[in-house]
Amino acid sequence: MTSSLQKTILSTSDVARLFNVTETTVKRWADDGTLKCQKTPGGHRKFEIRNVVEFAEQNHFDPACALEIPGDDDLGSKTQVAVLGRDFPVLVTAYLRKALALEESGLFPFLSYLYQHCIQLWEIYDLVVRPAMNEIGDRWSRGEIGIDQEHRASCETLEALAMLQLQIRIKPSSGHAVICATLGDELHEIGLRCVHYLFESEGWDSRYLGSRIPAFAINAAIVHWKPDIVCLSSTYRAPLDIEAELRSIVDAARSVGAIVLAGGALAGSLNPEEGVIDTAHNSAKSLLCCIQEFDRTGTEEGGGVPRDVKHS
Ligand code: B12
Repeated sequence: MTSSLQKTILSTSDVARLFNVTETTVKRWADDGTLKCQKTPGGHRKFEIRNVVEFAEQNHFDPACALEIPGDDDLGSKTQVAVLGRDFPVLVTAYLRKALALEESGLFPFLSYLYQHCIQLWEIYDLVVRPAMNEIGDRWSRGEIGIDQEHRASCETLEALAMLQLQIRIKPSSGHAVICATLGDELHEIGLRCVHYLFESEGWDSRYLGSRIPAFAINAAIVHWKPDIVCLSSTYRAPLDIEAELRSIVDAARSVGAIVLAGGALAGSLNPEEGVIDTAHNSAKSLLCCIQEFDRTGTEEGGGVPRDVKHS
């Protein structure tokens, strides 16, 4: 049996339950085109999660009821209540338990379940994955979990985020491009993946270069792709260690008129007013505001500097 935690397609009764309406109402939405659906060869309506989320956003509907999680697992019923009440600390605990589980982790179905219930991508990143991974880091530094568990949780997280990305709604192309990379020998890439996926969801052409890529290769990509924004993430290195590298990337970005946006620990230690980077953000939420502002006006959030002036 497929549980709600494993569903990628919802049935008429799931959607009815989610919004607390009758199945007849859902069929009407589907038949008049308000809610996109596919029909099976047997004539049953099936709803992709991204279409249900888009429908909810456009009509300002919040889920009224959580889909069932079969089994009498205590975590399951707590998750159901938490997902409706947007009780993020409980969702973080559930994520942690799954990330550190000995058996198959089930992180993707969990994230998908949150998304089905209209928890936004930035909330999943900032309010669930990030605090759960911070807690894993703290447990590792206190010697409470092993390196193997930390590594496995990281791998499972990367995989779950990638699978979730296949399910989410991607906005129509914005016509803008971004390059995402980490600096130095930085291995921490989960934050950068979130950044890359968020850009994609907003309709950007995002080139993900990943971690431990030398500066000259980042610069070559910048010159080749001519992005609007270059996103750099650094989690554990002191910016001083990477200053020369950072400056060369900034120069390459300037040469094609791109804005340089830094995040992760870099955001706390580099001051955009010093002029090396253009802007710094340390959360998916503030990045989202920045992307939307850029799409609206062609400038980064708060900067208010027109691109053609800035890069002339
Ligand atoms: C997972 C992890 C690893 C994994 C990384 C796997 C991978 N593929 O990414 C592995 C096991 C490889 C690892 C290695 C190491 N790690 Co480590 N790691 C972590 C851990 C537990 C989680 C980081 C994470 O993924 N968080 C989840 C993401 C979603 O959160 P985030 O990175 O903060 O990103 C969010 C925002 O910051 C923002 N953001 C991030 N980047 C950007 C960029 C832009 C442009 C924007 C707009 C926003 C943005 O958006 C994200 C969404 O919310 C942290 C714990 C912690 N407190 O951070 C330790 C931690 C960062 N690691 C630490 C250490 C010490 C190390 C090692 C040096 C250990 C060692 N002795 O080998 C090595 C370094 C290796 C290297 N060369 O980089 C320390 C760093 C201490 C410090 N300040 O220097 C921490 C804090 C653990 C601890 N409590 O001590 N680590």
